Amino acid sequence: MFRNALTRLPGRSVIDGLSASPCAGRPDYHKALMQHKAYVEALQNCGLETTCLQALEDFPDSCFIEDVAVLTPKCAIIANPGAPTRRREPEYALDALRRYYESDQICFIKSGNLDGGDVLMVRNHFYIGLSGRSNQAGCLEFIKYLERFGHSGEIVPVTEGLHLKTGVSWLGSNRLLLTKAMARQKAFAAFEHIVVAPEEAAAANCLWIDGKVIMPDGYPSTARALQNAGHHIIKVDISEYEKLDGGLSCLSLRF
Ligand code: CIR
Repeated sequence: MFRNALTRLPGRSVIDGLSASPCAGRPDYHKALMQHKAYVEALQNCGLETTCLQALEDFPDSCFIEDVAVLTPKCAIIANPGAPTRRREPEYALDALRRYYESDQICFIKSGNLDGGDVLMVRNHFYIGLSGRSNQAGCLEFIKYLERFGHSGEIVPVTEGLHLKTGVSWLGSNRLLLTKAMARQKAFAAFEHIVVAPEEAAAANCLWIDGKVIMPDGYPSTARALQNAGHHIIKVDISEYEKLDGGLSCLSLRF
């Protein structure tokens, strides 16, 4: 399904990234770099061709490159991040994206805000989180672009966590890994659910890549549940990114 992944190295400024829970402490830059390397290797072990963009010191959160765009086989929709300090990040990914997409396949969210972390792709259909970062105008403009390219989308309210995908991941076929709050959403009612334990809520953000599941290290009951459901799991330690509310998916764009 995916062939490529785009990542961005964290800069030294990563220690100043946004965090809703500052008591988690600041990330350690060197540890963050090592964890990033292991993360890229995990993507490669899933068969993806990876391109790692250089660090952007002026943008402490720019390693969370998922938020700057949504990539589909047909188009690249460039996001308009909701956090003021992140608003210019998308322009720095454009050159890399132009290597894969023609100009008429690239659209820009302009009338509102949208973060890529609020978009869950399930084949040709997209669930879009209405969150503290993505507003109604951004979501509606996003759906307009999706429909232009033969995709469809629907809005899902995000009642807890930073983004929609903070609380839900697609595991292929008809299966989702999600938090209790997400499991209550009508939009997800027709799926088979694997619900993470409340103390392992951060494990709801995983990456399903052609049959393998990359998951964050340190969540044993979720790991067991995934294995019992027949998934091959690859664990990656992302502790330094978790301090900034980042999950596994945030660190790459897959396409
Ligand atoms: C932020 O608050 O924007 C970053 N510290 C974390 C972004 C995480 N991105 C994601 O979930 N897609």
